[in-house]
Amino acid sequence: MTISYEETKVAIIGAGVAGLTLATFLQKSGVPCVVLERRNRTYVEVRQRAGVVEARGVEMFERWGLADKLLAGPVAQTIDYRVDGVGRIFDIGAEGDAQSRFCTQQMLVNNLLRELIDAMAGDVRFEVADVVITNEADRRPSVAYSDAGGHHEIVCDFIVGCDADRGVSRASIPDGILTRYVHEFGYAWMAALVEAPVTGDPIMAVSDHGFVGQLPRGPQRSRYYLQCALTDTAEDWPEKRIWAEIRLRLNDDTIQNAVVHNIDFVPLRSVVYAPMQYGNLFLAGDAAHMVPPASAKGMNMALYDVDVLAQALLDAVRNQDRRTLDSYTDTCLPRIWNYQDFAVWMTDTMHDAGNPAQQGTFRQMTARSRLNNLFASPAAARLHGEYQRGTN
Ligand code: RFL
Repeated sequence: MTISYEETKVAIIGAGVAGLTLATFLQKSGVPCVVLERRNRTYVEVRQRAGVVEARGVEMFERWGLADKLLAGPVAQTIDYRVDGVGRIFDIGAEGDAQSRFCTQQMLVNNLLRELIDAMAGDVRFEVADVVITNEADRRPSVAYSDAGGHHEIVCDFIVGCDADRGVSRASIPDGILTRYVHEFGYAWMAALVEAPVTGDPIMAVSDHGFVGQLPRGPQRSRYYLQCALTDTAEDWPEKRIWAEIRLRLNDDTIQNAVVHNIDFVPLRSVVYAPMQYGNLFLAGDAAHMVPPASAKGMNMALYDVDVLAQALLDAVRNQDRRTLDSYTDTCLPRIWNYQDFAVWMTDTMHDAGNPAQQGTFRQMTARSRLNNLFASPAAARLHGEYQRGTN
């Protein structure tokens, strides 16, 4: 078997939002790097993903000189919090000039691919298989993989695992090094992509029948999220039931059925792995932590990790100074736990406030009181706005 050998500074596994953002920052700074992705480019481009870049992320892209190339124009950020069909609009607001910009994860990934590969001639290798990481104290790290052209090995100084929860990077760390902290919420979301746009503000709604959210996915489509049982499957959710439940949970009989393109089921779960590094391997994004989608923070937390990591890698490569790299976990974890706490707050509030079978009527009423506070207390509104903008 012939193996081709080559060298780079940083090998990145995974061309999702974390891997592509990190590679773009490194490439722009002149640090050689290679991204290895198991899917093909078209798959990565069309993969439907949620998320809006929060104000902190906008500030980050501005700092790296990439905001205008990667993000669309600023938009007003609002959430229509509804209780039993009665809505109130929460204005996320803006601090200074940093506003969230309407840029879905899918748009950001497409813009990153264009900027990194087409504009900067970055090295992203698609359709790789059998990625094997070697990360031992007595030799330089390396990543072996195969593709249609044969077997390859890249010797490097650092490896970054951006290959999410089921990737190979975290799995390559020996047993006993990482601690997994997990919280299961005990219910799931049924996510339905439908041919019906959001006509007003994005909606997060509770009623005695449970949670429903409606978030924009382009000019013609939106995605509805409906709380459901962990055991539910597509058979439990025929189109007729989807629309009946949406009308019930939004308390709005005027909503018309529309085409449902696809449905998915997402168990609601929070996970943190620590430390986020081992030797010369560093984990970022969903490979290191996950939050339930009710918080809308997963992509934004991934962006924070790679912001810290890119700077640390620059220090290590340019100045042979490993201090920021060595303290990567310690720098990231306090913020990760802070946003895990926000994700628990959002998830508990939006589900406990709904169906009283969830946690009982007492918890339903206290959760509704928390929601009311967002409109009654300027202090509560300010804190919530900070979390939504990602600035605290
Ligand atoms: P990604 O985006 O999953 O990318 C990982 C990449 O690694 C590749 N890969 C491999 N490549 C080579 N070899 C292997 N062995 C590999 N194994 C995997 C994969 O093909 C892929 O290309 O992870 P990354 O970059 O860490 O980014 C994380 C975000 O994608 C995630 O946190 C967000 O999508 C979470 N999320 C949301 N985040 C927000 O900030 N705001 C939101 O509103 C929001 N809504 C959501 C969400 C996630 C959801 N799901 C999918 C649970 C809504 C939902 C329903």
